[in-house]
Amino acid sequence: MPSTWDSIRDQFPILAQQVNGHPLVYLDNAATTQKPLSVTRALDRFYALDNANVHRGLHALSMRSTDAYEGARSRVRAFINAEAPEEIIFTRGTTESINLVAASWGSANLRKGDVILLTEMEHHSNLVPWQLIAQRTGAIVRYVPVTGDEGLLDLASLDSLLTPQVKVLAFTHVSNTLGTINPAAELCARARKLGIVTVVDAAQSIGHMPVDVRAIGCDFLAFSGHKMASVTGIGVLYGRRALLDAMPPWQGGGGMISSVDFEGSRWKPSPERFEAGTPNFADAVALGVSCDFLDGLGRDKIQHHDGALAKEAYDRLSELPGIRILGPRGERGGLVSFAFDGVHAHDVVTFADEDGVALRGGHHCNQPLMKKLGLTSTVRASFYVYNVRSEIDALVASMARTLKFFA
Ligand code: C6P
Repeated sequence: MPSTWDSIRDQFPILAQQVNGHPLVYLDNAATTQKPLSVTRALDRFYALDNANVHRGLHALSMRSTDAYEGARSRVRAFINAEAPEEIIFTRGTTESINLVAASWGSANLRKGDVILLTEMEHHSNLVPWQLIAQRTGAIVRYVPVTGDEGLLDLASLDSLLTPQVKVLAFTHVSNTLGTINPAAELCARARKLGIVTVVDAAQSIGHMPVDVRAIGCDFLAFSGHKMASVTGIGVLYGRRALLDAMPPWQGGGGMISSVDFEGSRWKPSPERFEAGTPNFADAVALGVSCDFLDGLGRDKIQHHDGALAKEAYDRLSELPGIRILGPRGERGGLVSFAFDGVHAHDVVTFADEDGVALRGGHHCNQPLMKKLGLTSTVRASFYVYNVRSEIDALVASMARTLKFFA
């Protein structure tokens, strides 16, 4: 499997196309990344040779398929340095992972008056599930403030927010709108001292930098395969084993029970307890191959590559008239989001598409943050391993053309 930086673009045939008469410049990686041939071929191979339902059959294909699925679980364990494969639950993605924690852990542990502490930069997926469980339990949701356009968490306010009522602190590792990299280990350490459970939304960090759950010290961590060079429909919830073992099932069905009577049922331990029904085993296998791909490149190197492109884009874009760029100027994740005075983000993105440049425009599922910053939408350029500096030239040229048109 080629996984070198030299031939990186060859591993993503989708990039070698023209869009509207221009070479495609794909800068919408925070929404979803492209998939390398090693991953799509592994999926193809699995369906061509090994496909059978897992954990249910005693025939050769089912055993092979089960081995591949459980092998993927072990691969993901190693990828995030969890202690045991039982701490890896396969889900549909970050959204489902956080809903699982909020509903299962939340229903067993939250009571009226307890506080769920989030931050103002949370994606709706790490906000709405907590609002839902708050409504059901009588818990209260509070937010760590964001400092403003520079997009940092106001850590000075944490001391007063970390009251004895706080039961859970859930925050994003990297903001999908600001690009901020939050100090995850520091936040988890402060919470842990007070016995507060921590949930890290790693959707925007998992494919872009080293993510080590033991170094971070979190209780739960959620991510999606499709944002880390893998396929859609598969994701992970990592949970500390002691917490998972004490949590009730979230969904009921086949595969998650140890026995069932007409009167009631008993559950298996994690991970089966949280994987009711036929799991998405084929995509889990593909996820394991993506872990190989990213480790082959080196996650430190990926962080450096994506961060350097984002920083250069920030510097170049900041020379454009009437631009407002969100997020920290210094170290950031691999994305930049910005707004132009008097030009709607959707117009900017439509113009960019004419130039073959794929961007995202909108609220990025961060409506409360947008409202706080007095915006309805931003344009976002987000980078990944196959992006190159000349694509920043194309981005800046396209933005300049748009501004000229609207001037
Ligand atoms: N953000 C973006 O364009 P799912 O959809 O479950 O794979 O991931 C949800 C999610 C959760 N947290 C963060 C920080 C995210 O960025 C996302 C997905 C995409 O920014 C789609 S809105």
